[in-house]
Amino acid sequence: MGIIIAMMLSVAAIVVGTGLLTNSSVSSVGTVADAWKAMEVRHGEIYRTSLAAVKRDTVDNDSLDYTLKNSGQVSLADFDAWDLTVQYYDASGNYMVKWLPRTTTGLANDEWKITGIYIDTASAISEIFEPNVLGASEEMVIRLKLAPAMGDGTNATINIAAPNGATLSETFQFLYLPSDDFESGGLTGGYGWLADWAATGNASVTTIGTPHGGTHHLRLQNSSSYIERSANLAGMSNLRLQFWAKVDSFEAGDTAVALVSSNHTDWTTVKTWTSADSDDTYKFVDIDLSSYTMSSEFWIAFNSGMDDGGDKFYVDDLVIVRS
Ligand SMILES: [Ca+2]
Ligand SMILES: [Ca+2]
Ligand SMILES: [Ca+2]
Repeated sequence: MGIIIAMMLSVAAIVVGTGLLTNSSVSSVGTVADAWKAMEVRHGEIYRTSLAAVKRDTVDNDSLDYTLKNSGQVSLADFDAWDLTVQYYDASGNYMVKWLPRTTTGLANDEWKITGIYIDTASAISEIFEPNVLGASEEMVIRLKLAPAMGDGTNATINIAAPNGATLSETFQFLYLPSDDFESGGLTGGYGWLADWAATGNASVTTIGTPHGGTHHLRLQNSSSYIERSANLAGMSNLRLQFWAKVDSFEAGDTAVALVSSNHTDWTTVKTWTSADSDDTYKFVDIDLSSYTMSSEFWIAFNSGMDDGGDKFYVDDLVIVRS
């Protein structure tokens, strides 16, 4: 409505201006006519141009990938002239309003950049026609980074305006992707979880046994030591569970497993460690979660099947990331 009112006022101004210029030079009249024509073109573009929100993906605790679509009929470019503002709350509940400049190089705090233009982001088909132009029905992924970071579970509003008048405004909930480096020293650390780790048996965070990172890691010993944690991953896609794991003093028959579940009822074993892995050396584990239902309460767990306290299974630097 604001745009329409502004346009009507502009029309009124030009009509008045045209009247005043009746006796002026032909070139002045021509200039007004050109301005009028330019405005008509712009007017048409506003109505044939629109932006639509597609999805948003947390990259890490301070960065977000925002996917939008050119749902109009006019190609969009001139990205330096786009306006992007964000309203959000930080982890302390402070309300922030920021206009972010665009960068084409590295992404610093309080900046945004274009990470790709696609015919279809879901199938990762890159644009073919007019490179670096957001053509009709093409999708664009922009990454923005904020300092201070958005608070987990808070509502944020993103406003995007292209120079020809196309705008997009969306309010969404910002959710961290889960991570834990166990440096809290207990079962309550990390980001992006619905609750703390829940452990039974001999599962604990310890400094013993040389962690992969920092000074603490998770250790399971004996049989039936079990630890689980859940996160809200609803609507997210192409996620991977990544962590470092180490096996020490497993003999034949000793096992440890990693499990995932979309509902806390049906569990899938996604990785098993045996005595063949028992070299007391941290190894990177990368599990593709794309075949599992990303639910509002997605679970991961570790379970031990060793037979004494000298058999140790360690986990450190655990994250869920986007592919
Ligand atoms: Ca650690
Ligand atoms: Ca042993
Ligand atoms: Ca054993």
